[in-house]
Amino acid sequence: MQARMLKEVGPAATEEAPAFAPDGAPSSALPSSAPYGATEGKLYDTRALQQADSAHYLHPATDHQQLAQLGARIVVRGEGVYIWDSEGHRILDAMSGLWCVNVGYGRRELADAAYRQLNTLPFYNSFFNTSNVPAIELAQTLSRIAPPGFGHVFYVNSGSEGNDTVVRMVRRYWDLMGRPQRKVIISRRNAYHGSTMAGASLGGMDAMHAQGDLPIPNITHIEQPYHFDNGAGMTRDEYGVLAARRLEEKILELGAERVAAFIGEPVQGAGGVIIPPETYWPEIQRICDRYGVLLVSDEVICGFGRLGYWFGCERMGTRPDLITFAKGVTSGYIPLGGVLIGERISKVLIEKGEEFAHGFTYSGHPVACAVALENIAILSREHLVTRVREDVGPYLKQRFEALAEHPLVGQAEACGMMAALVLVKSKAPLQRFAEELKAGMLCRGHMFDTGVVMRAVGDRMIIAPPLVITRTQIDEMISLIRRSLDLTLNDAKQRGWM
Ligand code: PXG
Repeated sequence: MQARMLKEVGPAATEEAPAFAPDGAPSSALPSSAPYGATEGKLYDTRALQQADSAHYLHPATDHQQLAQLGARIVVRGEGVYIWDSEGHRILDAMSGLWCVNVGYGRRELADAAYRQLNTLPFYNSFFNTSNVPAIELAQTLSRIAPPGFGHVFYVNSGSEGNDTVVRMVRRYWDLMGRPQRKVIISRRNAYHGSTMAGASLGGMDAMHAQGDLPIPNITHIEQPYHFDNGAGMTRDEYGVLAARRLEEKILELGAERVAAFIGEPVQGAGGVIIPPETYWPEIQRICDRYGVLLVSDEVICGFGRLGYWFGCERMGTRPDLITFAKGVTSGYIPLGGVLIGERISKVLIEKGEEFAHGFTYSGHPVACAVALENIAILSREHLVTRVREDVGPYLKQRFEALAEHPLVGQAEACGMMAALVLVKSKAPLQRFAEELKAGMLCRGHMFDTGVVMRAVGDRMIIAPPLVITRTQIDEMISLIRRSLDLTLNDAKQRGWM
């Protein structure tokens, strides 16, 4: 089977590469112990891989008719902020994989940490009064880097499992407090909290709710703090308070005695990098305090340095009771997630509880925890969190926000290593593209062809680059984005869209 995935490297293959010279193409870069689908001196047989992919692999959230027609782009290697596809194209990965490769690709230290732990103890469970060394050390390390009061962690394997754990833990807390009627969790429209039954229910994505009778009972949603869409005629600060007051209105509508918790991402990620006004989170905190409602900060994207702090709640000035994390904790090198538990809840769970009947085979997996420990060591050693706050974050903001001058860009904003721009048909008067045109997808295609990964969420084009990105690479990224915007503009005009 493998042989079918290979083809000889010839001059033609090199000439075909449009965007960048394939200086890291698999032919020159593969180690002698070649990965699946390639050997030294050969390029991948992309067609054969695509056919096998579409014949056997059911992808997440993918239109498979379209996948069969177009064929998947097959990513074969990564180094720093770049990835290479099976055709030898080098692409600047401005999305850090899927918001996770915080320390960049190709970090030997992380591979070594996994290898060492695999050779020492590849697995043991944490049930029935057993534990393992990396899980203990990581718990200690997390309580050191977390905001004050977060002395405990519950391990899971993904963000979705983290938020499922949140739902169970919040309910358990209120039961133990003798207030079982506090059941409702309030979230926001267009939020993303995962794909399990509870995760997708907490999320505010209509398309997900439409499949599988979601949300599950006792989860409800309020407006997202999206000033550009919802705040016409108001300053950002005015709108921030108004958007937060939607929470108060919902609490009063339900009755505070029924409300268990509010959950939100410090900056909404998959919803389109919605950066809330500065007034939003302080007002949310005030409302949660006033009505005794637990605050959950979903930091699956915003944690581990992405906003220039270990956790995004520190950037926003909130004091959550629970923090969900995943992705950046291992820079995506191996699956790991968890819930950091603040004192208010840990005291009750530990002191009042019998057992919390919850957990997974791989909770506290020693290999994942060993990789997380090394990942956190890299973030600390290389001062990557401070660097985002004080150096590359402000630089990205300055360079990215200047894209607002482009005729196609209605607004451009950044927060830490997250940024978004809105594609518009006309700036004055402000006119948006019709949703069915899928302007974002058109633009995304041009980005990929130019050599940069940017994600489209409706008409918002978003990025979340690795924290290791340099100023020079930010310059390169911005010029690739600019070039792609020009191509999109011409394309949109030719299609008669503007
Ligand atoms: N919370 C947040 C804030 C997330 O961004 C999850 C929970 C779920 O994590 P897992 O590990 O279960 O996937 C996420 C995941 C996108 C996209 O379209 C974003 C995510 C996942 C898949 C696609 O940008 N974020």
